[in-house]
Amino acid sequence: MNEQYKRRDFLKIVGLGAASLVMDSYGGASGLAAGGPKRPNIILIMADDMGYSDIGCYGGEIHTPNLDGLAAGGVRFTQFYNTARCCPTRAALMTGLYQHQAGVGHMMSDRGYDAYRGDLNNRCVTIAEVLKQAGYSTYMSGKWHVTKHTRPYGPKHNWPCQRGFDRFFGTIHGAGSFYDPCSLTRDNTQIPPGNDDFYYTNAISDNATGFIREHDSDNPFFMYVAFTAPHWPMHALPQDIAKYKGRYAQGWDALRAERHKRMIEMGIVKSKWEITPRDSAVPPWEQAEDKLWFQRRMEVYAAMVDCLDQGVGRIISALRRTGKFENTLIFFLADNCCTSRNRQRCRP
Ligand SMILES: [Ca+2]
Repeated sequence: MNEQYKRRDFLKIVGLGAASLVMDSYGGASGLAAGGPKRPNIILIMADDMGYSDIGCYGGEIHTPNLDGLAAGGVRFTQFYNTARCCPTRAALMTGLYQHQAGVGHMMSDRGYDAYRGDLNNRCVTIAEVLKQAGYSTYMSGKWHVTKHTRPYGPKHNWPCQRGFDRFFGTIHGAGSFYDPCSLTRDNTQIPPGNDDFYYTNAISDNATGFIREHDSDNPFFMYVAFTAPHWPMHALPQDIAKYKGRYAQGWDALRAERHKRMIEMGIVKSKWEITPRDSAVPPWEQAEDKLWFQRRMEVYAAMVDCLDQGVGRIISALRRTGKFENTLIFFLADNCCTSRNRQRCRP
């Protein structure tokens, strides 16, 4: 960190990075010792299956003013590694270990090897367990997905409240409806959505802001906000979809060129780096069939990311209203890029 870089700015970090950076900055025994400098709150926000150039501060056309605002006063990381799937990225993020060391080398099935149990093992600690021992309150809102035990009355030893979190709202399982999510849980009890207006992205945001409002301790808090947007299924709210009507009519070739140009202008990529070739499995836009279908899919995808950003805005507002914003480290990342899966399309 150079001299002109103020600590206050550092605390507004937004970027694509790893939890180990958070721990490196604040996890040392001296940094957490009582009587030292006031320890920051830490909020780790994650998107699910989102390409990094989708958001505005990385060149995307999707309206993400809240993330963009954080990035403007913080740091945008341009080199980042994840494990390209939900579970192993989350296992590594939560434990600071390689995912195989944590027992989640792939997804949630037990493949007969300790590195592939589909369940966090008992030879690792989560960031919540560590920070809790250091006096942090620990909250989680969103998707867990590091245990194969998702049933309401099954083993819960690897649910969030048994792995370091004081309070939890979210899903144990990895994907499902945004209107009636599979394995929706509060603390250790699976619950129904509760009302007809339920939309999971907003529920994650609302519970995160609730945790901030209700945190009345002098101790700092750590909060993990794991959105499921824009993971399939493509579910978004009509008013958010409406913002993007017609935005993708030019197709993917024009959109790629448009984003690449902005990324060069923003310094995300170097001008000498030519745009990568189009995926060989994808035709030129002019030759694409079902253009309206593809446009509609992208409109809904954009709306899902837009709603996530609105939630980030509500989290920021809750921090400001409670006077916590200036002493909060906000960290944003995605667990993997947008998926190529095409699950919802019927095949003849
Ligand atoms: Ca994912």
